[in-house]
Amino acid sequence: MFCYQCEQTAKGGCTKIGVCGKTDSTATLQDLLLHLTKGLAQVAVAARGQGIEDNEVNRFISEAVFSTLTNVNFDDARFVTLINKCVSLREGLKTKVSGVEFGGPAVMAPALDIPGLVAQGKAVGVESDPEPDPDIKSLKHTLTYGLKGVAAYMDHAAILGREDDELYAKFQGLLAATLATGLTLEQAVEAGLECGRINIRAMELLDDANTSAYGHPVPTEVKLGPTAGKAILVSGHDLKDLETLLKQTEGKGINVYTHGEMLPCHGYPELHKYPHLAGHYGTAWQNQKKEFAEFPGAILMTTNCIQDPKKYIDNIFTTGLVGWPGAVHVGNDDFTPVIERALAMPGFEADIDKGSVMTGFARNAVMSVADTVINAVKSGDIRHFFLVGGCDGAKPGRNYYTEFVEQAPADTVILTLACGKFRFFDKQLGDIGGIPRLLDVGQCNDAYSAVQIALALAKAFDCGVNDLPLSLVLSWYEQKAVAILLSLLALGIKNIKLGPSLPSFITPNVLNLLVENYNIAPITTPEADLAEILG
Ligand code: FS2
Ligand code: SF4
Repeated sequence: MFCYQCEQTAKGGCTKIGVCGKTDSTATLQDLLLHLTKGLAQVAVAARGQGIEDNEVNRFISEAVFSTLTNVNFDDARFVTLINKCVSLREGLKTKVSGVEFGGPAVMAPALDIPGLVAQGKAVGVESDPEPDPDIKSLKHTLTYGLKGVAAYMDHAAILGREDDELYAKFQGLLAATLATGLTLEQAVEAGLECGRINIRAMELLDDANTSAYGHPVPTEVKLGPTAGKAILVSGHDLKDLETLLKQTEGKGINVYTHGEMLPCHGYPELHKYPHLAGHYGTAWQNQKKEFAEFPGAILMTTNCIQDPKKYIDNIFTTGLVGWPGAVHVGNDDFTPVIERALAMPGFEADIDKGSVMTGFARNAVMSVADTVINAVKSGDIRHFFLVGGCDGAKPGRNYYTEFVEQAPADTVILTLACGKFRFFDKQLGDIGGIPRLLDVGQCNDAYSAVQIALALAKAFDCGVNDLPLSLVLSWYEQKAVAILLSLLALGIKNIKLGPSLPSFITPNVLNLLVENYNIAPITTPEADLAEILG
């Protein structure tokens, strides 16, 4: 195996087993699925050229690509099913296309067993890319990883009924383009920026899907301590799964808790209305082995990030695209096994007061107090905004973000999103004239909301986003962060500070290009970065 798609990759790439726990066979089956899905995208592009749009193919391509995102699916058997479905959809679609000669992954026949599929996967992995120029290869891999992020957003939006054929067309065109060789540097850069642009559309669709189904988030206090009684913990990112579970647990005497990236769900009126949505438990994904082992109820993983659950394998359930071998997968929206497990477990013995946090400061909530914010900036009460957001992770160096927030002066406001917030989410930072200094915009999936807030501020101040008293201090881990970074670049946003380490798939020349055109810089120390930004 060779995988270097995430921030915690081993030095030079994961080659024997992933730091994430991904085995050689899973990584290789993922490579094969991705390769075959690129072939399916080629056929879908050709079909579209002849006026044929196949929604089952469109949905499948998003699901297959999302399945290969870090910490989503570790189950070889599920990848075999996906590989066979990919080929079956491809062959079905081909029968409707006339006069096109396909090759490569568009004609490849899958082997009949896992060893055979793994052998095929070895021949089409990351290192097999025939691209001779390391910088073009770097940009192509950046594009591939960015597309994994876009696929995640498209899939979440589609689950709530929001799809866009034009977006599918652009996505599949870019996915097929990752097979091309001979791209110029300019073409490879442009493909990356186009990925950023289509990601904005995907995030917009998802924002519309979430807010149409559950209302615009409103500032909401969320209890951190448990309530006595039976319990289910929901992790991942999927709002619909949470709603379905809340409906199915109504009147059953079970309290439902959010974990990790599900925290912002409390801000949505149509989810908050359930009285048994009892609070939030735990912190970011990398702490789950300890937190889940101590949870006295059932656990439902709706999306990334899942870690090896063997210590509590009987208590954890996966749904949607998530998989772990040996964990029960609920694939039909009937969470009865989860509910039965929760009822059989002891639950929490007593109420425990652990305080509370605020969430729900998404674009509508922030814009509803735009006048107050603008006046506070004009009067000098607010000197600067920081967006300190992105993924959390296990590698050392991420304390930077905690210290950055702690050291940010009292006349600055911190906007945050994604699971990186758990480094500081419960800090009492006070307020500036009634505006809380710490504003949780939402999940990584809500980056669109943060972008809209920045664009609205720029409009209000009649300047560009780069001229605002706003600095982006981002942490990355997986491929949704790659997609978001490409979106920010496509919007022309400069001076981003990125950490805790830079992507392994970025070559020195590509990094230089980013520095020259966008002034991206790696994080240094909170003291130095704050002094530079505010100086
Ligand atoms: Fe966090 Fe993990 Fe949200 Fe990423 S829960 S790092 O894949 O999606 O941010
Ligand atoms: Fe390694 Fe990350 Fe790939 Fe897992 S996803 S194998 S940790 S690079």
